[in-house]
Amino acid sequence: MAYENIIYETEGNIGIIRFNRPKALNAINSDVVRDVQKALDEVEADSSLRVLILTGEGGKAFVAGADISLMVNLTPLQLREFSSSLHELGFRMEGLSIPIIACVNGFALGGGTEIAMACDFIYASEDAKFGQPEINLGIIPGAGGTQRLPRLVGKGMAKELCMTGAIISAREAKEIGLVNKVFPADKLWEETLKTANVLASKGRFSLMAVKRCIDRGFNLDLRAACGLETDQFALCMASPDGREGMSAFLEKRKPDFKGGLS
Ligand code: DAK
Repeated sequence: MAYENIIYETEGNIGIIRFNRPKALNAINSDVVRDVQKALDEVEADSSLRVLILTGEGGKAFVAGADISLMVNLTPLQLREFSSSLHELGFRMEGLSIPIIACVNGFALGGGTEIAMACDFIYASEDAKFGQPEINLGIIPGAGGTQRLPRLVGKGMAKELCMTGAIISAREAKEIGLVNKVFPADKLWEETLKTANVLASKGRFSLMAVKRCIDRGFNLDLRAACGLETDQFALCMASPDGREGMSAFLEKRKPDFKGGLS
């Protein structure tokens, strides 16, 4: 399917969504959200996919935030709808059955940092920039920034970033735990693909179980979270990939994970 505001493609068993409004530094409007949701439908329908990568076209930005020229003209009710569509997108990304890597190759500001945080982890180029500059516009983060950021970097750092609106480098973002790894710009894509291929070689069901346990368990008390882990662990043990992984170990061969459910 062709999209106006994103590019969706697959490379083997890796899905790739590229934000594609380079003239506006890939700022997000309702059409972008709609396109990403449709691409996620395609991802979900394709059981051969093991990993999804989100990145930006144009070489300058991942996503420079929500589209300010759109927001300024929205009525309060339309803003509420836009806000809820962004929140739903974040929840859908977290609930996706395969891992998502944010490959941040430039500005990831406001809604851009928020979308990257809804991915499972973030790789960035040395020239990438992160921040929640909404305070400079007289507003606050509206797509999960005040909630996901403290969960990733702690309350104090999240408050400092949201209150000052500071834009930080990829290195600083890595130091505070927002970004997993930083690479020279010309190596970012290659390194992201390398990790995507590592994930793609694992069992589809166990990847999903890790994602569920960490995302859902993080907001539960420890006992409930460990209960969740127990259930997911048992399901993995009973899954075809679980049986294949253990058989392969005992037979001293590489596992061949098929990702099936029965
Ligand atoms: N929206 C619309 N257009 C944008 C944009 C944005 N966020 N960011 C950049 N652009 C456009 C610029 O207007 C410019 O367009 P032309 O003038 O060429 O037509 C083009 O992209 C290139 O930008 P610059 O000329 O400014 O490029 P520079 O290299 O000089 O500066 C910059 C790059 C990223 C530092 C600068 O563009 C900038 O500060 N951009 C705004 C960054 C920002 O404030 N981002 C946060 C936006 S607020 C909500 C949910 C979420 C949100 C809100 C509500 N609800 C659920 C209700 C999220 C809010 C945000 O993200």
